[in-house]
Amino acid sequence: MAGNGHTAATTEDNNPKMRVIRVGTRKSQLAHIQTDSVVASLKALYPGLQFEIVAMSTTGDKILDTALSKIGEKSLFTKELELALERNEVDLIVHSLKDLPTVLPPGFTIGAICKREIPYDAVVFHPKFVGKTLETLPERSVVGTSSLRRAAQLHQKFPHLEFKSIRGNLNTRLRKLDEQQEFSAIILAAAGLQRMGWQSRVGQILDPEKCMYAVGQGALGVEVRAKDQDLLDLVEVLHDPETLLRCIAERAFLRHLEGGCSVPVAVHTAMKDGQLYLTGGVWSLDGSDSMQETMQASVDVTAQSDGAEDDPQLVGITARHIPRGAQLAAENLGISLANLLLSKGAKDILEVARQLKEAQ
Ligand code: DPM
Repeated sequence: MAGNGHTAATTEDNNPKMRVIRVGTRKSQLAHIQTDSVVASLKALYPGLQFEIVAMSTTGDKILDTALSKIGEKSLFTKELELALERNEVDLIVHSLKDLPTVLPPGFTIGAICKREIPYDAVVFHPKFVGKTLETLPERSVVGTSSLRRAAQLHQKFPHLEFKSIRGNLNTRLRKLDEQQEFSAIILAAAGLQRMGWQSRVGQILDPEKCMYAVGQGALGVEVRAKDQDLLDLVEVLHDPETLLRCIAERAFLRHLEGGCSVPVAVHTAMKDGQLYLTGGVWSLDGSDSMQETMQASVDVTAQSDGAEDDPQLVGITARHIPRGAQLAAENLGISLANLLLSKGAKDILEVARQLKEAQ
């Protein structure tokens, strides 16, 4: 009897279709909404499966008074969750892809990248400026963002405005905007606002002409232990091929530039008729110096998958059922664009940005 019981328990432990899958998430309302949406997709695909959501705070959630770029740690929003994954306390983590570093710690991989929602940034105005745009806000209005990427690009395009750091989760920021007189508007990712159900607060969507987005913005990634083949098999159906290839190109670009949350780097990607287009740019902190370029590559997502090799970990992502040739083409596109910008002096712009930021 005891022996049977033991065998049954072991089978349950090993078979993801029978065990309870523990899903790690940050504690914010947005993180919960994102995690719930991924769990709902998995439940729809595997109705017999049980899930448990495990919420925790990360360094990025705890340090609220310092600009992100100044905290100086790479895995701000991911480290505590990854420790839990490593210790086997959770089986999956749902992240905003843009918060996931382009190099993951050994032993982890992104097993799924879900279909991207709107990747653009949005402007939320203080009630007394509803109906305005960044163009029509009064001279010297203060706009809140702690993203160097947003501040640099918008400073360049809207020199009549001032940009100031604002921290905290989405709920906190909206409250700061509405209840204090400090900010005339704040900039947030449209996807986050949409997921929170706050579309009605969006006063302006910033198209890439005005503000290119962050690498991975608007997409969710599911991180798993790289050796957990059962779970990789389970989540890989969530991969959206177009989002995946765009994000591989974007992440390869950022990784090759060695950018991050700490310097102003932004992208814009599109897929059309089997061509993947990648525009990438770098800015000095005040946006006075910048460069951007576009390149394209053909990627064929309909080609037969050319079999799983053992190191398919492109920019930390595992997608065995998507043609490897297409993934490599996307990665090479990112690297080529980074090389093009570097050959034109992008390193100097980024280096000045880094030094200035450290001196602040
Ligand atoms: C990263 C940045 C920000 C977040 C930097 C950037 C914005 C920080 C700020 C890497 N992560 O975008 O240049 O404005 O102070 C974050 C948000 C989302 C994921 C919120 C937001 C939701 C959208 C998504 C924070 N991470 O950007 O408004 O899933 O892409």
